[in-house]
Amino acid sequence: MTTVTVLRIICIALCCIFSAHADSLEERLNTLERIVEKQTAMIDLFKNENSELKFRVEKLEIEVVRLSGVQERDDEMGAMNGNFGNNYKNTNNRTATTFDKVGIQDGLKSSMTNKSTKLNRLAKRQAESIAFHVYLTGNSCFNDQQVLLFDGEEVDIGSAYNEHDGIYVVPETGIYVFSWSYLSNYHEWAQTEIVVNGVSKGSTISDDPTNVGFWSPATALVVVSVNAGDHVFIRRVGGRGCTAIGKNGYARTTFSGWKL
Ligand SMILES: [Ca+2]
Repeated sequence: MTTVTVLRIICIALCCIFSAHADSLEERLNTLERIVEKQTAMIDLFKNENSELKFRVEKLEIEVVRLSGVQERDDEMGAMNGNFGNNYKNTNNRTATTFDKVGIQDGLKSSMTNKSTKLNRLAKRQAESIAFHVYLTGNSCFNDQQVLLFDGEEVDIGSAYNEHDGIYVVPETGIYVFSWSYLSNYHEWAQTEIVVNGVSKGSTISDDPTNVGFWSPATALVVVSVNAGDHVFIRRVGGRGCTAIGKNGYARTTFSGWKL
């Protein structure tokens, strides 16, 4: 075998080796391209499903805010949370296989759980609304500077009004609306004021200036910022006579409040 022949054989062998190596690289590149395409499709799927879930959660949150009425609200919220759980379960089942592949199922589950907790807190807060409405069950005599005692309780959510001393003890810090109506007797008049933590925040006068005898009820309303534990009450400032009308068939002396 001549030297030239040997060189030819070596060249042919090298060409075969390089060709095989090139084929292997091309095959690997093709495999990588297929993997990237699959992952891109998977990411698009996740984006679409995430948008759908966000939309559902926003709808539920809007529905929660819309609901009113304590007991009815609780029932409806319970159903909503149930639906929410079913939606989550169905969605989760539908997408479980895909999510398991990339390990983001736990993250999504955590996010959905947080949303559910948020809804429960909102429902609980709405069910615990603070409000009261008290009134005089009959005519009562109050002297100047005396705190009015409203002996009838229509509503006292939060158990903050004491009918024995007439003082409303603010149960939670926040912005409150307070309103009271006072009706003095015929030919009498009375100025009353609302006192919040020792400071007068508003007053009004029920006055019958005639000799005929008219009912002249007075109503006032204030919006105040108060802290838990503050004392709020209605006090007679002064006037003529002492009778506050509790029941005459036309009007009534009352005291109300609620937290915004
Ligand atoms: Ca009470």
